[in-house]
Amino acid sequence: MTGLDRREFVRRAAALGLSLPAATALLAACRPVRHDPALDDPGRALGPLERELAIYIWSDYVAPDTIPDFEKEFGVAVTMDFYDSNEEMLAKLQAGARGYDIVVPSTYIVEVLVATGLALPLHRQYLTNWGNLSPIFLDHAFDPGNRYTMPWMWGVTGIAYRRDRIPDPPASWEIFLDPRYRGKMTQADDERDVIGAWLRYRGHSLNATDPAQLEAAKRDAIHAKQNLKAYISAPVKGQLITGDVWAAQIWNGDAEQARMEQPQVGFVLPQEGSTIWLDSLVMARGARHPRAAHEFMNYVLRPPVAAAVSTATGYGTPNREALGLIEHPVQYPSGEELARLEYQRDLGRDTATWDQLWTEIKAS
Ligand code: N2P
Repeated sequence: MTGLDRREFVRRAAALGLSLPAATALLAACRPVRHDPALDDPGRALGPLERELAIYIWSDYVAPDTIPDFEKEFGVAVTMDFYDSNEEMLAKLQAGARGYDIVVPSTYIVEVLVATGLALPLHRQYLTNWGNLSPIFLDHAFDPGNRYTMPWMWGVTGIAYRRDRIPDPPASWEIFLDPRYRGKMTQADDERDVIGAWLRYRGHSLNATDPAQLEAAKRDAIHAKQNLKAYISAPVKGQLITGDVWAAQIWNGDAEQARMEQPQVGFVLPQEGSTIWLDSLVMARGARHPRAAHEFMNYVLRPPVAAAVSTATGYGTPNREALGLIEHPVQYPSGEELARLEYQRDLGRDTATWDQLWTEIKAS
């Protein structure tokens, strides 16, 4: 494997809480890939533009024209695969899936991809539109200096609800404990968001690793589960629109997409606080079209392209120059709101504890 030697890889994988068999499988999966050493060295030139590009991204995360316009202008054929959680994407890469040029992880998953050599450094000389990005979204602890990540979209996790069914905006995560709405509510199919919400509910950090705090979060999650129709993320939009679901833990942009079709859909940020996340474009190990990946990143850094994505998805753009082009731009949270929001960090060895809790919650 290029970049990391075997011993270093296993050390980092263990620090992330991967079992030895999982780390060994991952290592084996990494080995057979043909790998151009220029990809590991951000100073080296990339080859000519390839004719294809493979993107693995969250569902509903581009505007209708984003991809067709890029294909037309650059003569590149784009293939897209979709996921609805970071863990789904990470599991696929860790199982050895190769050939994706771009993946779109949130903060804490960037840390895992970098530590295990699954992220390749960006060749900044090809990202001439980089200066359009707002400094608020650059140089975060999950990737100091943005060596691997180009900020894509940011947002928050909150509660989407039907205003015609739940007259008072649900101010607290407590709504999911309310038996009046049994069977009409959902939480995200996302271990970090579900356990994180119940941690915040009791006043703890959503990056907590304290066993007693996690145990209490598990109890609350299991209690709420009696009232839930399902754990479901982006696909809950359809059910909010039809009225089959009245309250859903979901991300602000997906709630906004539902509201565009059904004006009775509202969205609130619970008083106890929640996740603010930042998703980034990352070049994945095994990328076969590195030049096309960079051209795509530079293309979406154009203000009109970034503005169209933000308008279509309802998510905030980190592109400062795009904000003026958007009719109702998603404003960065106020100081008061920010005080209740946390970015997710990698939990290291405690990831395994969280995974186990999530398994127990789902099986309960
Ligand atoms: C878009 C998914 C939002 C990403 N459908 C949550 N990090």
